[in-house]
Amino acid sequence: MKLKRGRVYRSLFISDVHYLLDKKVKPHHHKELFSLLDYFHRKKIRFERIFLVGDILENWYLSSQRKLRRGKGIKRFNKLFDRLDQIAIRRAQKIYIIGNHDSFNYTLTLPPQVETYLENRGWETMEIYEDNEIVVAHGHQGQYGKIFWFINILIVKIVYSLALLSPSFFHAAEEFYRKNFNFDRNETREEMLQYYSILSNRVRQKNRLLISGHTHQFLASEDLYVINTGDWVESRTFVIQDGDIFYGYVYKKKNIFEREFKLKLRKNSTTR
Ligand SMILES: [Mn+2]
Repeated sequence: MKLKRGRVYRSLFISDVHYLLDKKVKPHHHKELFSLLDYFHRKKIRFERIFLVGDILENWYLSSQRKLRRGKGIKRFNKLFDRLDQIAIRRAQKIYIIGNHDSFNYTLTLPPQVETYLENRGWETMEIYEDNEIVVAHGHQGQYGKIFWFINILIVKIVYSLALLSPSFFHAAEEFYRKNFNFDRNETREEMLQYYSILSNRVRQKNRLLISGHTHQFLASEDLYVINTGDWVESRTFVIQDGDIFYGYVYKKKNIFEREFKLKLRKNSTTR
């Protein structure tokens, strides 16, 4: 399906951008993200709601707050958030869901200056968004409980402080972390089912459509009534809601993206 010029769509969902990360540390396709947002702008495609579904800013490897304090850093923030404003209708709902990489503290909150920046730009920041039809959360809740998060951050702080010495340490640190502490990739169907059942409980999905990111596994499941937005950093995927239908897309190259899935809201989901 081609997106229509001049059309206002209900929502845009995008997650796992890891913005501000250095290309030398990890390829991140941020240029391609700008190109997609510029494409929407050129085609006058706009959205009533924009959901940033977590891990939008990178905070584990670097301090987004420290970047924000510098002149050049603010420009980089504006580069992304100006573009998002260009594709939002006036009085759009702009929801910033906090993901595990957006935060590097024990209580999983945004750095205060980043939070202020977002609020000044009209973003509502929260861990879980919910209405009668959908529940949106980053998805780390399916992996970490509160205590495990605390231990995890402690370990990450130690490992990453070593990595700060040089970017080359980052790979070693990441490898080490992946092997020993990271359970965010669901490799088997059982793992996937278990993950979504924990997540569904923790975010109180009930009969609503659950939309999350985090696992980097782009999917729409009718049975689980789940959509995973995939990720930008590796797969360049995103989700658009048009009326009561959700479409999953993959960005291929400039001005070219392909539809991977489609999921319709259940009729009964409007009544809780
Ligand atoms: Mn995550």
